[in-house]
Amino acid sequence: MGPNGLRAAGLAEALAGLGHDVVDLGDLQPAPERAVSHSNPSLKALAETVSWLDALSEKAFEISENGIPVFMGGDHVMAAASVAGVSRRAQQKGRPLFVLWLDAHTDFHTLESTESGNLHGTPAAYFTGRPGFEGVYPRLDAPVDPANVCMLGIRSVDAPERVAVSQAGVTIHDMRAIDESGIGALLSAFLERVAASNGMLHVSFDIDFLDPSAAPGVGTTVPGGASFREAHLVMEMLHDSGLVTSLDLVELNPFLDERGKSAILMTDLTASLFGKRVMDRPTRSFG
Ligand code: 4U7
Ligand code: MN
Ligand code: MN
Ligand code: MN
Repeated sequence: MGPNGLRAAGLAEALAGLGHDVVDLGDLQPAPERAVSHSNPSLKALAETVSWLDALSEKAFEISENGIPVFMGGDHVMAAASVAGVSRRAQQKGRPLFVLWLDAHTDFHTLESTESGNLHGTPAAYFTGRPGFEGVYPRLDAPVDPANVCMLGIRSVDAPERVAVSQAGVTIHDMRAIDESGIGALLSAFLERVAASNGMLHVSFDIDFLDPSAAPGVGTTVPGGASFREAHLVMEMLHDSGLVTSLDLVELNPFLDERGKSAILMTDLTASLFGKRVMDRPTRSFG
């Protein structure tokens, strides 16, 4: 229901209104199911999920040739495939891929380490090339260098993730870091790095990045999240940077929303990323 929530909130119209050519490619169909199995008995809907990942991984590569693909979800496990596809594209273009991960969670579980068995907790581990997904998730042609991944808004990390994500060298800015330094300074530093390496930039926006008071339409609410204002600043800075090459919008659950509040906010934030602004100001360039 997430994509339809965003459609109903007028995402395509909002972007078109900013002067962009928008094509809604509609809903993806899953690939035929493969026989997959894993020794962790808690994994939920593994075969079904994998058939979606198979289809999306190919599709993401295909549609990232031109324009800025926006992947609407749905469960954040989707990012395993959207990132795998755009990363293959970046490799083909000879450019490094960077990922900005906006989320309460690090989603750095392997199929082995997840206790909940909820596969939305695994995508970042997969696309950075952690072992344990071989033969189950789609073949990963171009793993993302964990040093090119920056996570913002983090406030719920399970013990096995904490160890793995630090060892991998992912940049983690938890809510404390945001409170201490300000979200703008943290994001600027990352964008400077992307620009300096002529990188492509994928933004993966899990709506639980936001505080549940601003965005209640999510399954996994965690208090103490990013404010409406912090999120707007992030999106406007991303637009000013001109660096974003692809985007995920995930984990919106219209069934849990309050009269479309979260869908509308997510749409409005996406419009900011695509150029909506309150006042004109001199643009800052990175790099
Ligand atoms: B989301 C969790 F235990 N870590 O693995 C898990 F806290 O895509 C949550 O970021 C995962 O929303 C959240 O189930 C995945 C849990
Ligand atoms: Mn997530
Ligand atoms: Mn999350
Ligand atoms: Mn979730």
